[in-house]
Amino acid sequence: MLLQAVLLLLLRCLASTLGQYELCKSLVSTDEGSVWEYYACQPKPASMKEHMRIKVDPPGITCGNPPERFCTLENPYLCSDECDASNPDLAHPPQLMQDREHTGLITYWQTVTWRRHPEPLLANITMSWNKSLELTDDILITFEYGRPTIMVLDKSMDHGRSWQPYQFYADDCLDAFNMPPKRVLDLSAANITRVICTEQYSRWVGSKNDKNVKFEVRARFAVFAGPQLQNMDKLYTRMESMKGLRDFFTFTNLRLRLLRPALGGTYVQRDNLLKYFYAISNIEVPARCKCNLHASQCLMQDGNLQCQCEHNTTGPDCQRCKKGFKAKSWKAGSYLPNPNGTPNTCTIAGSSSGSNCECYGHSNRCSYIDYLNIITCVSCKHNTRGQNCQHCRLGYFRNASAELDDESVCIECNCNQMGSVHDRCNGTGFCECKDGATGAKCDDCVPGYYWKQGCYPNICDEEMLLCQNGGTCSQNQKCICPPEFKGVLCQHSRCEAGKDCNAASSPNLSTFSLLLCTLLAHLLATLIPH
Ligand SMILES: *[C@@H]1O[C@H](CO)[C@@H](O)[C@H](O)[C@H]1NC(C)=O
Ligand SMILES: *[C@@H]1O[C@H](CO)[C@@H](O)[C@H](O)[C@H]1NC(C)=O
Ligand SMILES: *[C@@H]1O[C@H](CO)[C@@H](O)[C@H](O)[C@H]1NC(C)=O
Ligand SMILES: *[C@@H]1O[C@H](CO)[C@@H](O)[C@H](O)[C@H]1NC(C)=O
Ligand SMILES: *[C@@H]1O[C@H](CO)[C@@H](O)[C@H](O)[C@H]1NC(C)=O
Ligand SMILES: *[C@@H]1O[C@H](CO)[C@@H](O)[C@H](O)[C@H]1NC(C)=O
Ligand SMILES: *[C@@H]1O[C@H](CO)[C@@H](O)[C@H](O)[C@H]1NC(C)=O
Ligand SMILES: [Ca+2]
Repeated sequence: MLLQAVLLLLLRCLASTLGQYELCKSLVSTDEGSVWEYYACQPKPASMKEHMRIKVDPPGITCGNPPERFCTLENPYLCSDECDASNPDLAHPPQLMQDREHTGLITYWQTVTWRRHPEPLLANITMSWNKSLELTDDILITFEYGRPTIMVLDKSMDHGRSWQPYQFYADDCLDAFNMPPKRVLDLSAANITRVICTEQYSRWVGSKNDKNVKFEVRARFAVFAGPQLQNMDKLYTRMESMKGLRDFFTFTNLRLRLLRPALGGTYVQRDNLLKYFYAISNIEVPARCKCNLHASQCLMQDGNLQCQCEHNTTGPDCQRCKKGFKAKSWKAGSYLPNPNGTPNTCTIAGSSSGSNCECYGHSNRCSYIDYLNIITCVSCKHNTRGQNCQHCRLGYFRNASAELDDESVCIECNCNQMGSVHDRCNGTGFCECKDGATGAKCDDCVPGYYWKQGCYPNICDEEMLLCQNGGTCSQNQKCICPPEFKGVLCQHSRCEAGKDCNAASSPNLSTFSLLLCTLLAHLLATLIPH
């Protein structure tokens, strides 16, 4: 027992010298022999600039094609520098934003100059990793020849499908973005994930003095972990409890939108536009792979970063249980309790809590039903039901291309409410249709029927049920008759045989008015001379 305690202590000690959450598992000696202990774990921070794919927009924004002279803000009348894409010594391609600068020489990507002023000089730099990452320190962008006076940093968490602003930068936030200027220091624990506009990195200080633009991660961490980040435990505890905090530092892509270059003064000097352009020598992105606390290593494989998943998890972010290890639903590891966290390992199907109750990963609770003498899964998720969550709920059908333990094993029937008898479907997703309706979802009509919130038999058509007497069929629903005809197919004349057609279209005459008419007729007859 004492030995075990000492070993555990040793392990803790080892873990703390290694840094927190660096071990996913460890072989521990007990009275019953060696057993594995599992811990929440995460990869070390790394410089992600080496793995990023860079794209710049619009096409032709990079200088040097055709070759172009440029000046500097410090000395706008000495324009001896040249950018020439065809000459390696004078070219400034995008990859110079991520090179290592072995030789000590500063290398940078550079854009064309602002010759087309007053048209804005716009450039986008999109950085992709094809992997979820978590920032561990400040993003640092180094601008040669002055920092932009207006710029936005965007991020995507879904491989570029959707984007959101991460931080706004301007020398005048109100003017550029209609946002009050803020600094991260103005933020408190409650609003640390606020997207702000800052003027800290856009003002002109001379292009040599401060070249850096930051996205502050350290200062945000410090709100929880203290100024020297000495209490990372506190940060990790917040990560578990504060909604959106972890996600705030998570991304798969970043994008810089450069909206206006450094001006070196208040106004643009139209007579020397060759001194306005963007030039970036380095983009530092310190981050770690997001592995959901299930991996301590993240390696390049087939050109992509990939978590080396432990705890019987799998996927690029260890975001799933391995096949056959879905006795419980997948869960991310947890930073809590300190210091080793909880691994939340995936366990082998059928081995959970010693019983044989397989729930295919759709439930992590079983219950014994006394009067039936069975063990059954409780609250099956993912639209499943049954003792082992092995069936689909009513209104859902089995996804033929999914395993029983797949989260998308049940697909909604989606029967058309108007066209179908009820919202259930058969094993291949076919709904039961009302008369006249057809299609897998009963959202179509058989020939001879028209759709109007359900299927109804045609009133008229172009073949059998022709409108007559010049009537026209409107959407199979009714004949539009000429004024003299009526009836469903305009088959009746409004003037019936033997009657006065003109009278027929006027209102019926009452006996009284008929009498009046006769009288008038007589009167007329006596007045008109023969
Ligand atoms: C930069 O990206 C934004 C967002 O997709 C787009 O609206 C804008 O047109 C792009 N700018 C350039 C210069 O490509
Ligand atoms: C992105 O990563 C996924 C999963 O790791 C992989 O299947 C895909 O091929 C990668 N895409 C590119 C463009 O590398
Ligand atoms: C954040 O909260 C603090 C105090 O809780 C407040 O003073 C500050 O203005 C807030 N910042 C923003 C950007 O809303
Ligand atoms: C993962 O599965 C293997 C093989 O069944 C097992 O030996 C190991 O203990 C499991 N690991 C965890 C963390 O559950
Ligand atoms: C069926 O399952 C496969 C495999 O998991 C999945 O890719 C697909 O999206 C599922 N189909 C539907 C309609 O959910
Ligand atoms: C479901 O209904 C469709 C159409 O009636 C039929 O073709 C299919 O075989 C049925 N599937 C099952 C599993 O009964
Ligand atoms: C109009 O005349 C027709 C045929 O004579 C008769 O069937 C109908 O009831 C009359 N309508 C009225 C309002 O008197
Ligand atoms: Ca460089």
